[in-house]
Amino acid sequence: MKTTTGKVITRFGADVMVKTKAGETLRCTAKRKFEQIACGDNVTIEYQPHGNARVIRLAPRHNVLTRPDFRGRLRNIAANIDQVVIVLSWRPEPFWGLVDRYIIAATLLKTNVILVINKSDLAAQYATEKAKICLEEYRHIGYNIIETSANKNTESIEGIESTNNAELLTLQQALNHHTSIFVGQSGVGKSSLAQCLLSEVTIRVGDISSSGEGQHTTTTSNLYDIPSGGFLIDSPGVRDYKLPTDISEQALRNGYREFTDYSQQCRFNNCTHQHEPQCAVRAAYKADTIPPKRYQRYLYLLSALCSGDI
Ligand SMILES: Nc1nc2c(ncn2[C@@H]2O[C@H](COP(=O)(O)OP(=O)(O)OP(=O)(O)O)[C@@H](O)[C@H]2O)c(=O)[nH]1
Ligand SMILES: [Mg+2]
Ligand SMILES: [Zn+2]
Repeated sequence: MKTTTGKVITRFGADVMVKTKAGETLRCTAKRKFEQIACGDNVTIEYQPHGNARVIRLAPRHNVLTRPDFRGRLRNIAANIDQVVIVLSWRPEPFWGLVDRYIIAATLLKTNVILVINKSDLAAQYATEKAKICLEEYRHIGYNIIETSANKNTESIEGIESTNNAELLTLQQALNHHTSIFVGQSGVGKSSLAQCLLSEVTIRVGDISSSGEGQHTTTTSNLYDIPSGGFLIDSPGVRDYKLPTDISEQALRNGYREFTDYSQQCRFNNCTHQHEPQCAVRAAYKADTIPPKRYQRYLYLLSALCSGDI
């Protein structure tokens, strides 16, 4: 039977949508052993004389972003990504613990991280001083932060260029030739931004409630081609993002890049930077040379890890 290769662009229960290397989009059936296939996976499919083609092989992945479901079982969100774009907004207000956990997960996956703060048109009305300070901490430690508004511009990439929307152009350039995933709270505008950047598709966006919460409009991850090269995955928004409970303390610390220069000077090389004597990270915190809010959240996460609810 004829076979071909392709990339999984989305899942519907047991079925997956595959874009073949020839460019056709096919609904394919995946057997139970391929239950964990995710958006972004590369697969081989076999055409059938009747009905849907079948997935017959899953290519090795270089990484996969997971999330525990409500029972604590790990679910794959997307595979083979090289950039995690954490999308935040001024309304709903950012949840910084979630940002830190996504950074820890992305560091484990060895991907680049970008922070997008969307709804800049609402900043004057909703941005609190505390939120601005928290965001500055990430800038201070070297994260690329792009401020956008998806509201002003629902045109295509050509449209963005012609209106000279510098923010969206910056984001577009950062996405080119990468496989990026938009992650973050529901209602921050992930799908709206994806729609601004991708002219040839129509992406559903939802309202936020009167309290500012998102409505979980996007229900499965979807992978889109970027016209100038690369892929963008729009993922369903979350209320919270938990890390796998078996994550190591070291993996947790690796998500705090601002510790690196100091941790080499700690007296103990397995220092947890909590209460050990001669801890250079804690000294840096006391001297205000590492961002205090991030450090406090690190301590909180470390205790959460010890109690198994991270
Ligand atoms: N004012 C303003 N509203 C925006 C902006 N971007 C998105 N919105 C609105 O925010 C709401 C939620 O947008 P979505 O794009 O559906 O958000 P999402 O992050 O994809 O949400 P989920 O799919 O639930 O995760 C919609 O009403 C959008 O019109 C923006 O830059 N400014
Ligand atoms: Mg969405
Ligand atoms: Zn230390």
